[in-house]
Amino acid sequence: HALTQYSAILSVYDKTGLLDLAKGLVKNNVRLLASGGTAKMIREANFPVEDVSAITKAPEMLGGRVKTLHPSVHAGILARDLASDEKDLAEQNINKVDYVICNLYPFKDTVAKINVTIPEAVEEIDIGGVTLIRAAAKNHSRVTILSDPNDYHDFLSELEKGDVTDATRQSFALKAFEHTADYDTAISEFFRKKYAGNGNQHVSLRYGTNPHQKSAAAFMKNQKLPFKVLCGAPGYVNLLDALNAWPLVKELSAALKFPAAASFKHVSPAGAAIGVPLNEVERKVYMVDDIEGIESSGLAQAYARARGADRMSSFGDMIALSHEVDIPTAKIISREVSDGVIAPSYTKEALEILGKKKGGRYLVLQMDPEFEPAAQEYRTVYGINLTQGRNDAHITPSDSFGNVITPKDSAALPESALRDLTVATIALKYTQSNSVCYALNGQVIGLGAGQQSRIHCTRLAGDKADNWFMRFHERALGLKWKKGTKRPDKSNAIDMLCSGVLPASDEEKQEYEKMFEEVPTPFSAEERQAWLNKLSEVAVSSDAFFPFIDNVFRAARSGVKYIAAPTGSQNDQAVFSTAEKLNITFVEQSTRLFHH
Ligand code: 93A
Repeated sequence: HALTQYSAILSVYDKTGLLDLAKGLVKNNVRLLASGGTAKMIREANFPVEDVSAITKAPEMLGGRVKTLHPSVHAGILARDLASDEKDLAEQNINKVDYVICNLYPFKDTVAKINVTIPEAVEEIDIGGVTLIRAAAKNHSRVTILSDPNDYHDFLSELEKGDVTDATRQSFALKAFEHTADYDTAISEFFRKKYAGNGNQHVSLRYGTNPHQKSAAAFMKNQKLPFKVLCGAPGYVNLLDALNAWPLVKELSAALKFPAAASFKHVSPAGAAIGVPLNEVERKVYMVDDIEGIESSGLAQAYARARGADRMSSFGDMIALSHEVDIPTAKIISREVSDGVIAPSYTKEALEILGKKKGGRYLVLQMDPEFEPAAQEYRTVYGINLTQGRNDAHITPSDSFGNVITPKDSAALPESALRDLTVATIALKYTQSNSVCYALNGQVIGLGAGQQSRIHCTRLAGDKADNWFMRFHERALGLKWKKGTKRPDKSNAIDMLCSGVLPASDEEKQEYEKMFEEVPTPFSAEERQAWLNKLSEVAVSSDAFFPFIDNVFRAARSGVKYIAAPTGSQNDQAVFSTAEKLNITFVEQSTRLFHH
């Protein structure tokens, strides 16, 4: 320090630790230059300090808007140890700056106040400070930037020992870059809400996952949200459902060239389907036999199947539809208990029907079908940032099921099997793991989601597929309901009858029986089995390999003829030979499809 005197520029809003720092700098023979308030505090403590204007030869002006913005300051900070930079400085009579100590105006605290005005917020946008920090951080190979009072102590102990190390300057520079980035994020968030709110780039949500989780919002940076809220007000879980259900139907429809529908609950599908024409019995089981024009709407039939897969689980669903919503589809939706729908467009009449649902509060979202999400995804869990490439795996009937493992001499899979495996597999791509899906006739018939053990998924989904099939039994079809029994109550009662989980207590029995004009005879075990024996040609997909053969045995009980799953289990060979023994075609689907 004997030959050249080191110098520091100090400009801090938060003056914590400032005097201790000044004391340490002075002790180490560092020249102090400071902006107005900072200089005043140091001077009043009787440490030698000069105003920044001593080197800029310009006063602070515009009420403080320009304090440190000046070539004398910024050239002093940005100059490298290069002959050409030294020459430039010498010509302008500027001295190098070695340490910059700066923290910014409290923008976040200001905008956190209720009813803050735009002019109030604008005044808290720090320009000079950000420039000081950014310049010093840019030139961190020579300059030390202190943007956090917590670092003063360590900085001073290094200074005592000689000078600040490269490693310390680097870590302070990183902190400085994060500090300005965070600051700019707060500013852009504030203006996004003010200037691009109203659903353009930002929509406020009623609340988060639960009502006590406030400040919920959906937003995009640098671009418009790809959906518009046509009716209602979305909640956080609605959007989680919608933004998983939409890509499902988009992919399903593209893969199979059919209109597609999905019915979501708790961020997993309760059902998903393409618009394979419904026969008379299906129309009855899915409670859509009175919908006019349904036979000519692929989309309506797709939703009837998606909703019909598991009517109990679909209660209060979020719906996704791949094509423009027409009258028959809107009519089906209008009388079911449902939370909302997302689709690329709506006919005028369909929108009118949906707009009347729930007293005008039914959520209707219009999705831009051209929207392509970014390749990289981010989220935070427990305050920790996680990032990954998006799951952009393509599942198609032609490319995903080509590797038939057993039977070895198998001919190509029939179209219907490829179709159903595609439906099941694309559904799994958007189902919370572990997951296993049974499909038939272009629709999900049983889906097990979010189980920690695979066999529990396979059983859960298999039991759902069994229940689904029991609903086609003539006894379930010919139920005599008491007048006024509501659709959800009917669905619940049918589920009790079909699953065989019948009332246990007298009280429960009373509740069950009061729905019927004529109480149906329960199915005996033999009747059930005899009917389930007729279920055949079912396709099953799994989001990861089957670790044990029990899964194959369970699938076989529900009429499964085709299985697609990733391989790689220690038990692969046993799984394959079990499938072979049970006459099941086992296809390798090579992409693992966990989803969380
Ligand atoms: O309004 S500013 O953006 N214009 C400037 O040139 C400038 N230079 C430093 N604000 C500026 N600062 C900020 O002033 C610093 O970031 C710091 O937060 C504050 C310190 O002011 P004072 O030393 O007068 O208390």
